[in-house]
Amino acid sequence: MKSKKRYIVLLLILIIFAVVMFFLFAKDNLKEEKEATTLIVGNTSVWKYSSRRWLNVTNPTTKDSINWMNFEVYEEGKHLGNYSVWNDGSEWYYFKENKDSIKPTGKVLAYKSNFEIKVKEFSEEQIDQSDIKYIDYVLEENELSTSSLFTSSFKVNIDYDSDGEEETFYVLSNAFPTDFIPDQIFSLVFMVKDNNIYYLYNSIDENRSNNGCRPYFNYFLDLTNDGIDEIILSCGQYSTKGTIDMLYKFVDDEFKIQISNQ
Ligand SMILES: [Ca+2]
Ligand SMILES: [Ca+2]
Repeated sequence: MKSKKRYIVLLLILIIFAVVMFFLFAKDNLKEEKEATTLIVGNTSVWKYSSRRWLNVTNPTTKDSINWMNFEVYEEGKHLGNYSVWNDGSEWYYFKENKDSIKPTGKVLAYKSNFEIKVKEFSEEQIDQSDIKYIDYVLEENELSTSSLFTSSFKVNIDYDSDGEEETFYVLSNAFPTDFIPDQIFSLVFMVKDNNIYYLYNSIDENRSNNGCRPYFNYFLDLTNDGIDEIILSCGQYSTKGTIDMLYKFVDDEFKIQISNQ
């Protein structure tokens, strides 16, 4: 009789545990489902996020439906304020109480969301001697010469995963060379964390003059309210071919593109 009672108590504890766990996880999932964001990246991308899905907005009517809504506007990672936005089909303008418009010139980002998005400030730094081992490793791994010349090479130190330690992100590119003629045009973007290399972007192609795309970091920000930043990496193509914007997230030990304007 005693042991039967013990079993019933154990069973009850298990049931309560299962119910509590179910509600904990279901609640978390429901919270994420509700996150909804509209994002304007410079004059090149409009992305919408809802029900954990990203959408690249290209339809002019959908873009116009955003006109005169209030957005939080950032330039170079700095908050400029809350402005109503308006687009003429090619450019976005930002108005304070429908009066004067401001014309930010740096990397501009505007968002409208049902939660506060944390945007991190960062700066590009020059590559120094301590970076050479990673750069040489990556060049060799991609069958490129370690004596390759670059048209763009810099790093960004930032605590991307918010664990208190900075990660280093590198951009190496020889796109659009002016004073040398390489056989191949390449652009490599990667993160170094605990001596491991994680690629975001690598493009290697034969030199067809003015091909290629020169990457740069646009924004580090948590767009999904899960405590981990997403990365907006952009890439400038030659002349009128425009800018490619890509949104990355670190999933299952690698960077994956969530959405792009291509
Ligand atoms: Ca970190
Ligand atoms: Ca996130």
